[in-house]
Amino acid sequence: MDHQHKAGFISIIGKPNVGKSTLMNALVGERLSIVSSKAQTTRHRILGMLNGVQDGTEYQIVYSDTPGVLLPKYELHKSMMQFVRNSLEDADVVLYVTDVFDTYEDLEFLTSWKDQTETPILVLVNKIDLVDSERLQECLSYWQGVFPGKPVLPISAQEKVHLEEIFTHVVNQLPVHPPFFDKDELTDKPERFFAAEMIREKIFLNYKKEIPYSCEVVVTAFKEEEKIIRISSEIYVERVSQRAILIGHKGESIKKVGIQARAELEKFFGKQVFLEQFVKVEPDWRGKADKLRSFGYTLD
Ligand SMILES: Nc1nc2c(ncn2[C@@H]2O[C@H](COP(=O)(O)OP(=O)(O)OP(=O)(O)O)[C@@H](O)[C@H]2O)c(=O)[nH]1
Ligand SMILES: [Mg+2]
Repeated sequence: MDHQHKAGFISIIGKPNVGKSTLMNALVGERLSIVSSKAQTTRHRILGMLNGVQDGTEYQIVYSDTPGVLLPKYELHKSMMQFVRNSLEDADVVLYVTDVFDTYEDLEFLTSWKDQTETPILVLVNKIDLVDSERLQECLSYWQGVFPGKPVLPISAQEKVHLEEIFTHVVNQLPVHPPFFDKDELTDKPERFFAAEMIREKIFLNYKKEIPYSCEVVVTAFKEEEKIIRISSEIYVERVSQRAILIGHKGESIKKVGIQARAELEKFFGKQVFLEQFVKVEPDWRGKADKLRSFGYTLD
């Protein structure tokens, strides 16, 4: 075996809802990031590691899933965009993800990064399962125009089309570097984080309009016993009226979230789970720096 080890950070960047989290999960082979049909599902930078050997050389790929790039309206969004910027700064390769419906948005930090960076960029046009070849050709030419001279690859993260090409491209660009993380680590986030995210995913799935965006989930206790994991969670909403909607008639709605989240948690942790949920009101938490910090967001 070659004594040289390759390792690097690969940032997955793009507008909301284009399929970044679906792609990271597919590339890593684990369901680390939550996915929903609604935009702005991901709020943090989530690392996913892939270790292996290629042509006799050991490698460690550290993927970063990131929140979709947007124009910030809340303090929460500012923190989300800070995660994106940090990820761009660390990147050895950037996977710029778009989909067959997406157009480039001239956001200041994105454009200045795009026009100045020397980091290798691979443009991925996702969801090709949804269009015919004529429409796809139009999309590919459009994105080639946005990123002149950069490779543009059509993919389907969901149907796992052309993911092998991404992997090959990434591995070939990894610098010689010792591993950044232990080889048995899968992610940088603790179990509590994933538990909170899985509950949040079920909220995104079950509620309409502003409810998913007004909710934050905090896991306050995570106790692993021999046969069961006991998880307590708090779900914060911004207004009393939202609390009533979240709970639903006779508690039916929140109960459904609990049942779905518990099933997902049991699959993820491979153990029986007991889940408690408490719904609390924290007025306008998305705009409050101190609250956001306590929820684990970093702000300048
Ligand atoms: N048809 C199709 N749908 C896809 C594909 N990839 C992702 N999706 C769907 O697109 C939606 C958004 O996927 P996500 O992975 O959550 O997108 P994201 O870019 O992480 O979104 P944010 O976290 O909000 O920025 C979900 O409903 C996915 O199931 C694909 O290749 N084909
Ligand atoms: Mg996402």
